[in-house]
Amino acid sequence: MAALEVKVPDIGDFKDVEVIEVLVKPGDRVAAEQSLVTVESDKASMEIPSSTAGVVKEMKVKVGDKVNEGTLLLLLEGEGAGAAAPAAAAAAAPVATPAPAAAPTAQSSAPAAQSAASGGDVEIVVPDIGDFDEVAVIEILVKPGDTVTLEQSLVTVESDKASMEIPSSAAGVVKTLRVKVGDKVSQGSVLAIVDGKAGGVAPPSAAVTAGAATAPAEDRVGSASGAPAPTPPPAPSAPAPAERHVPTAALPAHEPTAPQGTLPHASPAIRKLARELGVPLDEVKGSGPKGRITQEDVQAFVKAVLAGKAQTRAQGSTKGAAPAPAAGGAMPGILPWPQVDFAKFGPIEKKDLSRIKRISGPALHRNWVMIPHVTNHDDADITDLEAFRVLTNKENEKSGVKVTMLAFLIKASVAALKKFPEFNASLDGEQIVFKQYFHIGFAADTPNGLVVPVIKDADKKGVIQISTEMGELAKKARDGKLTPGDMSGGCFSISSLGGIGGRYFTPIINAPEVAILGVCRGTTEPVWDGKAFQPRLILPLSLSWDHRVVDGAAAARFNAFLIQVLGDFRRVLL
Ligand code: CAO
Repeated sequence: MAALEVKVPDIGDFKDVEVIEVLVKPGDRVAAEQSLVTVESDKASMEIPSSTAGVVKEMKVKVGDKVNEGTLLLLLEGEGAGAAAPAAAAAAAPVATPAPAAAPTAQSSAPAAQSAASGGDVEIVVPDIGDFDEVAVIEILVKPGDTVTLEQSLVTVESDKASMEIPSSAAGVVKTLRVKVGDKVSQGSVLAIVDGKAGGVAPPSAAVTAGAATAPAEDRVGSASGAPAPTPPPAPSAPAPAERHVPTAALPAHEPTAPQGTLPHASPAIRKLARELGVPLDEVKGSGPKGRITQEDVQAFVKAVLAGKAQTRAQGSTKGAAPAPAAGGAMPGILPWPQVDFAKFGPIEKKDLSRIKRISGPALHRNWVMIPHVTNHDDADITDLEAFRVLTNKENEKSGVKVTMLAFLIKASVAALKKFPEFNASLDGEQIVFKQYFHIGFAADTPNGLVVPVIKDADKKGVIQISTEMGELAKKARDGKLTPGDMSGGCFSISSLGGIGGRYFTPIINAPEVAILGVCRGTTEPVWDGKAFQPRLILPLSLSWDHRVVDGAAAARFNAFLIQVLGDFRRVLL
């Protein structure tokens, strides 16, 4: 059977559009209407469908090629019924004429232009957008009060084959918007009412022919259309229509069709894929030409999120909080993570992060980046408390329970939290939640990484009971048997490196808590008592606190009180 030539159909005014994706390869069986390639101009991206079923014999274009109407895309071996269009079938060298593709040439509607001629209110309607019917509005680019120029894009619509911007057929001030994100529109649907008097109107003959569709991100801000607008420039006082307007409709943070100021640069097929997977495209870094997001980018994003290596803004944000850093490790103004081929410098071995590290890493990163930490270092004299601890252990030797300094620190922290309630709190937007319960987390080192089990109602428990529970929870932690319930509900955390060593460190706050106490190894030091140096057991303390909730003076007072309690534990009773 002779091969059918599949060519680029009438794609309106578009010339020299770039092939950005080839969706089939030799040997693929394609159905009629199946998309073959995606092309993109600076105004539109569209998929070119096949009007016939068959098997791809040979590709005639590749990514990066520029095509026009009539450019040969591929050779297809037809499959009989429905294979070729009648005209093509009759031809000596059959030509499979593709069905009209996304006709992205949004012709301005005559009625709109006519009403614009008289000035006053102009209904901006969806012009002839080819075969497209009931296409979804995915972006509103203007808002009431905005001054728009002729041909300035008002909304972006998207079908499963193309996305395109609909231009204004009149210059003026937007009075009312008649559509919102998610609405379905067809030719003739009213998009907006523009007050033509306020901004000048198009002459009746102004046949707007420039297509308008999704432009690559870098070209899009402020672009109306490629052609110079024949209308007078907006009044000097008018706000420049430079910035994209985020739809006013309240959309969930994860809604991938809700643009956040600039629409990500991706083909309609990729947008559809992202929507189906719930991927927020504006958080995906594009690796294609001009930063275009490819299928691989979307897949890599999903993999990274599932593996805990990346976070979506929806995952990372809390009410009133700053967004999490973008995936890919690059934050605005910050260099991307250095990519080094370590093997070039010497032998290496790669190991996967443990499950705990994969979970705790992103949480620690979020807390470090999002919380304005300050750490106050101080020393507590625990000479008498240590003597009491040793005595207690001696007395309870037979019971098998061993009391460590950490149990006393938990009890002392409860006393400090009672005295300074802003440390037993969490931020909720512009409110502070004060907790009237005292659940204290303690960092436990396990072979697989750090976990933070929580002693519940530590205010209602004695030091021996706290020690017993800590022992049980630490064992569960080491055995990897902690339940989510064992690790939730914490109000304040303590990270003790006392059994290991060190002097001071800067512990990271365990959000949504607002403070954490770091403890290092107690050492005997000479302390001046006014007459002589005395050997005293000094415990180094490092209190990190969230400066959004706590002030430096309060932190200094908290530490001073803690030191008093540790110096004379009877104060816990007060
Ligand atoms: N000063 C001096 N000695 C101390 C001390 C301190 N501040 N704290 C504990 N010790 C001593 C204990 O008395 C014990 O001594 P003996 O063996 O002679 O009785 C020894 O150090 C070991 O104590 P421990 O670590 O078993 O018990 P603990 O209650 O102090 O801590 C636990 C329990 C689970 C918190 C601890 O084992 C742990 O995992 N610590 C690491 C926490 C961590 O990794 N923090 C860092 C987080 S940031 O990455």
